[in-house]
Amino acid sequence: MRTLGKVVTLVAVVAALGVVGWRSTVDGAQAGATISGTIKFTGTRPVMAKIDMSDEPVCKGKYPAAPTKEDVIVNGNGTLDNVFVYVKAGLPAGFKAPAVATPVVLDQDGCRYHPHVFGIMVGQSLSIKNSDGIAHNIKAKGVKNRPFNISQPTSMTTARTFTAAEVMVPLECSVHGWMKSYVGVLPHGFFAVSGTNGTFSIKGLPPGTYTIEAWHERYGVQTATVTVAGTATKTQDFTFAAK
Ligand SMILES: [Cu+2]
Repeated sequence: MRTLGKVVTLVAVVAALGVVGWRSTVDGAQAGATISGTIKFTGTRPVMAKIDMSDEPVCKGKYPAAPTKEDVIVNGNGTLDNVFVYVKAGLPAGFKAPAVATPVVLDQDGCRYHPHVFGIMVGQSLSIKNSDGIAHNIKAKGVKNRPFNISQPTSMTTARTFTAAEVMVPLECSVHGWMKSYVGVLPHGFFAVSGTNGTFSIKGLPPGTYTIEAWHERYGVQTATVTVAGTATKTQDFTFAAK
């Protein structure tokens, strides 16, 4: 009887999986394929200019030494930080990504945006936070999305959403000219940003052949075609050269 019980449970689980679809498994991990890789950097590392925050002692006081611009951050292992990697094309026709209820948080802290580069889904809430308590004014300069201009005179949080796919929407502060951030808006969740180890991973993909694009704010875009099936992981590295 015990064995029969297990079989019945297994059948129930398989049935549930069929209902939930390929995106989920019983333990919450994503099914589907993975594309992961490393963003390599070659050439001479550019030196980023220091940001003079003398006019904003609150921000200046948050750094032991003058912070630098973030256009190009080459990691210690020779990889590139802040590269937005995403599925540009190839999802099955009629594919509809499930909505994500969790907001993406963009924090203004130390007169810089955290994160500097990030992704969000169409309709997903962007929670714009002022942790500095001094005036910031954030502007979104999208083309497909209606621009916004939000004054945040003190510590506060403002929510916004984007209505159309757009890679990338620049964000900037009209009070502090050095403050810049970039958000990639997509109709699905298949995106990632390389971090301090230069790697990225896009999980839960249905089988297919995809155009993967890697975007960097100074070095532009690169694309690759990657075919995946089942739950396999494919490696796709990108290399950006100094300009
Ligand atoms: Cu500001």
